Amino acid sequence: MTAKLYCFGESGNSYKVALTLILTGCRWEPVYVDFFNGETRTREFRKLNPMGEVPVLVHGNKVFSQSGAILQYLVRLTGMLGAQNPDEEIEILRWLLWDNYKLSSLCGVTRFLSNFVPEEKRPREVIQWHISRLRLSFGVLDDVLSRRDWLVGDRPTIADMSCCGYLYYPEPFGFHVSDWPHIGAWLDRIMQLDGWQPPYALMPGCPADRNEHTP
Ligand SMILES: N[C@@H](CCC(=O)N[C@@H](CS)C(=O)NCC(=O)O)C(=O)O
Repeated sequence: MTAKLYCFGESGNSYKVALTLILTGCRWEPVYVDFFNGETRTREFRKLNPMGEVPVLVHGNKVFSQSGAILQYLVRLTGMLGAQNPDEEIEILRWLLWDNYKLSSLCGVTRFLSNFVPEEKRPREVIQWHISRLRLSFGVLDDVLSRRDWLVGDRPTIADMSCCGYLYYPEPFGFHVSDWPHIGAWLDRIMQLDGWQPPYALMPGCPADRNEHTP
């Protein structure tokens, strides 16, 4: 059964799922959601996901949203990229929660405000505030990765796939890989995994497709 991933290329939260689908060898296809023209706020989309967000994964008669929940579903489905014992399960959950609150959410909003809002409307102070918060998060991640190759256990898990979701995008949002050598080495390790591809190669839609609001 082919899973459908409702997504768009610029969505780092969708990329986490697309990458995990690829690395676990699932059959899937992307369904483009026109976020930049407000599709996630339409009545039709809210029938699919009342939370009004991508990613959404449809697998048979199951419909999931929230990248962390979808990643856990994919672990259950494939037996790959998951915990090997109950303590690791909690560790993975810790990273998914931290990522959603302190990393990907800040990356997403900072990148949106810095690149996808018309230049004259970009709120400089808000962007700077977010970048300073983000630097604290990059520091946490870099520090942990100075002592280990993967966030949980000794192999890649969905914790890594979640936390790397925004860090391969080319648009500037205050993340300079040269400032964070251990994050850089970890991103390189993820890139070595069989099947890895960057976000715009996995999902439809990219800034170049839109002729306005493009940096
Ligand atoms: N915590 C959610 C965040 C999802 C999210 O923020 N999705 C964005 C795109 S990356 C979205 O669809 N936003 C729609 C909107 O704000 O209207 C997850 O991990 O799935």
